[in-house]
Amino acid sequence: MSTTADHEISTHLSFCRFCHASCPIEVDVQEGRAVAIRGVADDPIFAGYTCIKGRQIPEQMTHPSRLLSSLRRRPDGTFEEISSTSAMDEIGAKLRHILDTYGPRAIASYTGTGGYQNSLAVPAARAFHQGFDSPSFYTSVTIDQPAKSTAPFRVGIWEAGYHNFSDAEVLLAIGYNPMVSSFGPVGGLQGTNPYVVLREAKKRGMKLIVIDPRRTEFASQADIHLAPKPGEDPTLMAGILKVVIDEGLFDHEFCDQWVADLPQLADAVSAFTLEYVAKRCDVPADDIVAAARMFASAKKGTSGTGTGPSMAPHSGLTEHLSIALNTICGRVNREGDKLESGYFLYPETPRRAQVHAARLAASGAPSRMRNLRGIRGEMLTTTLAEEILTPGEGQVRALIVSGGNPVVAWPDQELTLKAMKDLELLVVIDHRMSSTAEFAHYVVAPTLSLERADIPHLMDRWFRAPYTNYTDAVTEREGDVLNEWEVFWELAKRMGSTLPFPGGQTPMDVRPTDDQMIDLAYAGSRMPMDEVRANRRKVHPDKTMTVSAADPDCTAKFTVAPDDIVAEMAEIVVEGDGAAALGIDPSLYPFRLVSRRLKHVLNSYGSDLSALGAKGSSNSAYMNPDDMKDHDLVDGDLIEIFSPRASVQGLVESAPDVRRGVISMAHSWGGSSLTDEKVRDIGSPTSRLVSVDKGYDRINGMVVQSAIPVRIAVVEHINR
Ligand SMILES: Nc1nc2c(c(=O)[nH]1)N[C@H]1C(S)=C(S)[C@@H](COP(=O)(O)OP(=O)(O)OC[C@H]3O[C@@H](n4cnc5c(=O)[nH]c(N)nc54)[C@H](O)[C@@H]3O)O[C@H]1N2
Ligand SMILES: Nc1nc2c(c(=O)[nH]1)N[C@H]1C(S)=C(S)[C@@H](COP(=O)(O)OP(=O)(O)OC[C@H]3O[C@@H](n4cnc5c(=O)[nH]c(N)nc54)[C@H](O)[C@@H]3O)O[C@H]1N2
Ligand code: SF4
Ligand SMILES: [Mo]
Repeated sequence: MSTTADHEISTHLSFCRFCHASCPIEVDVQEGRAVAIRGVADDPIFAGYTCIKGRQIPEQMTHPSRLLSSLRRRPDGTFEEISSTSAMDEIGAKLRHILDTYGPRAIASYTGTGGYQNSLAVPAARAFHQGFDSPSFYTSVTIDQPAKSTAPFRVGIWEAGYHNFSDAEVLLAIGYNPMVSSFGPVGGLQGTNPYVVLREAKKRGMKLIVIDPRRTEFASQADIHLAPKPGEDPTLMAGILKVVIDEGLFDHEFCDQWVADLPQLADAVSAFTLEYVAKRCDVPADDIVAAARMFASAKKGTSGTGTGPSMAPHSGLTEHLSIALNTICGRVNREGDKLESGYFLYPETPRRAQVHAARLAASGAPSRMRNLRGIRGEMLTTTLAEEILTPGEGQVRALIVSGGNPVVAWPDQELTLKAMKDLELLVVIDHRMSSTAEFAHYVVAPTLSLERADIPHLMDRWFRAPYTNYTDAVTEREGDVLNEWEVFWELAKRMGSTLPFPGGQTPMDVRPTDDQMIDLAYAGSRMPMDEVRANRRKVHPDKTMTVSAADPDCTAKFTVAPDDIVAEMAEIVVEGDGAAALGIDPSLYPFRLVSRRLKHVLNSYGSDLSALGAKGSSNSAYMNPDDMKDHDLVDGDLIEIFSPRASVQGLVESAPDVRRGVISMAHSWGGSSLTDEKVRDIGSPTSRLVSVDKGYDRINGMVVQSAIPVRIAVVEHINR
């Protein structure tokens, strides 16, 4: 914290937590407040990179719409300010009552992206539930890319991981766009200075193949861009695998040693002839062959997915086939290879050049819906609205939303609204009145990033170097606000419960500091937290992990064609079209609505801020100009977009980068009205079009939030 005279500006090192990318920043602080933010030019991996969102943090911290005090709903539906102490007293007493009346499962929490960017919010929520033995811990992971948490366990985990990005000769990117999202799967291009890093990778000869129905900022840099019909990724991947297998381009020696069932995979993809795949995906056959050869003839580099295919029909299958392609091409780190990321913040695990024996996929607590189970210690957000609305043993009665916005983000908006209204207690921790906060009994005002100590807990396994960073709080707290973990600590204390962490029980007598909590939550990490704190923005070449030899007794192998995967591949052939996975006749719903991200917002958040709002306060429905011509549409026209479940209105905007038959639209816009009368000002939420009980993944419950079959009708032509 500043030691200079109050009016003077002092500069502090921190990192941005607007999104997960954790770009290092210099913060100018005056009178305890941030006044300017810059990238850090000499950072070894970011080299000064920031984006427009991060640079708005000073305005975010002091914006008039920021809640500086918690709020309590009055009986008439309006809100009044309440001190954080009274809010915790009242909420704690209500939770204790709900716990005593209905049992631990009745108290749920949901951490969204606003909590995910806080290195203590997720661990604290998890510990809170463990403290009274409640399974009802939910996060946005299970409406994002949950197949990444389940598919690898079924193929088999290679302890040393798949190839690094740094020396990849080829990258196959299925439905992600790091230029805008700063996101890439492990081994893919990350948001750490993505433009420069991609340019350098291409200079050293890396080939890029992008599969995306839109010619995105990333796709336009690709050597091969395949723009399939959305939702046909499993077919396309099966087609690519067939070319690789038929032409013998896989790693024979590796498969002989490590893959149990290559012949079964060859058999399962045999139906996916080039002609069939090209026609069904509407991609030139030559391009499919060229992509397969380009990928498989390289020595290093991986295939990986983003949110596009992870939200489309058969998302688990697409993830599986992407991993299977990496596996049969032997794209794993071998004995003596170096791991690119440092994996410093979590306990060290063995990194041998072998398959790990354990096979856990969905082994969590049983859900009451659709025979599903929790995955990796959390329950499925795709079921939470029904867990709230369905009476009986285990019904959820209280929900704490930690930095999330269910009303516009969860699948099926109408169902979600019903659930929010049905709760006996809804607590929303958010610094603004979000569409979800409108329904809360209490809105708890949180600290914002610069007021907290943090470590880059999400990027740790994505940094393309063994890099560490840490930030302390660099500004003073505005108002009567609590860090997320403090909310859970205060509530646990009042409920007579505990917060167990890897480092032991949290002291419940005196409230600890952020740093003490980081020590507890990240105890046993590969790099001790004191060392992390002493090493900001540092690459540690001396701590690079080197892959060790396989255990000579290791008998575990990859299974690239388990029975249910083979059965699902046969099913997609029978279906003939992605829409049929949802039980929909594709001829009645000829368009596919795909999700995308926008540079100037993070999901539902950002357009309050002046520079971000100036970039647009609504989510256009981007369409190919030829489709618009066919429907007599021009920019600014209003259409109604119908799925079998519901409809949303969309403001049409022409986009030649979107393939025909596709509407590309960002999610989590609009408000809580189901009729979109303010669509021109605030947009509309595509999540309203989503069904939770059609076409869901049988293991992780993921629903279809992209490649949604839709039809359109004109609502209003603007004056022309
Ligand atoms: N149809 C469709 N649906 C989707 C998606 C899609 O592509 N298509 N994407 C899915 C994905 S990937 C995700 S991750 C989810 C997003 O789902 P959510 O995470 O539930 O939604 P967000 O809009 O990111 O909500 C973040 C909230 O955190 C608040 N916030 C920001 N900073 C802070 C902070 O420091 N502290 C606290 N307490 N709050 C803060 C913001 O004001 C905002 O209200 O939506 C999913 N839903
Ligand atoms: N600026 C910004 N950054 C963000 C976010 C944001 O809202 N704004 N959100 C953050 C969040 S929560 C997440 S999870 C990450 C996500 O990061 P990404 O996965 O990179 O998200 P997108 O940029 O939406 O890229 C998804 C791509 O998939 C394509 N796509 C859609 N449907 C299909 C399909 O069926 N098949 C194929 N092959 N492609 C398809 C879309 O056209 C789009 O280009 O981004 C994070 N970063
Ligand atoms: S990319 Fe993400 S972390 Fe980096 S400046 Fe932008 S919002 Fe912040
Ligand atoms: Mo996400």
